[in-house]
Amino acid sequence: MGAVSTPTLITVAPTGAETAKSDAPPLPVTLDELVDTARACEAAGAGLIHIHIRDEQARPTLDLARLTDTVAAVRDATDLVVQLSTGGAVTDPYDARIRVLEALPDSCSLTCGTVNFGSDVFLNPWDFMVELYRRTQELEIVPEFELFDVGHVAALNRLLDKEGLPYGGHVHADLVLGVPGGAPGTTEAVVTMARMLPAGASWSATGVGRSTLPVALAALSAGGHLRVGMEDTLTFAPGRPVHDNAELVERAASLATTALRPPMTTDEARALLNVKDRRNGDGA
Ligand code: KMH
Ligand code: ZN
Repeated sequence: MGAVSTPTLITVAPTGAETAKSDAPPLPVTLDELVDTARACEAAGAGLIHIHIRDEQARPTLDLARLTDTVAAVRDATDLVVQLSTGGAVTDPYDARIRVLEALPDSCSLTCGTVNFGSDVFLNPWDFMVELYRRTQELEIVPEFELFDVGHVAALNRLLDKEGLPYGGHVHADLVLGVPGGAPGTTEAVVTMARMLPAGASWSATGVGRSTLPVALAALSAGGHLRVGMEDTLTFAPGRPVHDNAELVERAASLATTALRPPMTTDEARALLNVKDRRNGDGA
């Protein structure tokens, strides 16, 4: 399941597609807010940023020009591994989700199956997964496999069997637990899913809502990495809204340091995931 003495990759997922700015004012929705957040989270110990963007009205968008500008701006301002979401919002069509890759991020999310998402459905049928995966291989983008349920781990193994290794040769997954409709945010779910991953894979875990701390503690003790951020968690403690993303990264860094697995540097994160270095030039 992974060494328990390795440094911890802290991923921050600062925005997501589900929360309205009016419901969570510290949510970063403009490019300036996102860049400020990225800088603060890097300083607090993050190694990777998982990005969803918003339009002028703060609605989720997959506009390619905006995504391209975002990748350039975050790359300019930080050394974080830049990951774009291909999940988008539950309403986004498949072609727009695949087109996200043309913004040439270092990494992208790739969800390994359909899951109920509250009263919505987050659709990821097999043929779409395969098409998206092949495009990551062509464009030399490292996928992070998002696993919301046990069956998604089986689908990931099937994908690797049929389509080969990802760009960079290393498999990295993220267990997204506690979504209403997916696997619960429990130690048991963390351990069950981590055990099913292919040998040599690395993984992070995030627990949505109040499962954030149980999942983080389970992941640290089982050799996993951490994902935190306002995409997944809006309440720091009962009755206390999150002030900003950086405080969630600070808390994750503190837990990781207590576990003698301090935060990974951005260079270590790049080496772990084996991302293509696109920091100089046009990103190609
Ligand atoms: N917003 C969810 C429907 C991802 O980023 O790839 C999908 C999601 C997963 O957030
Ligand atoms: Zn996401």
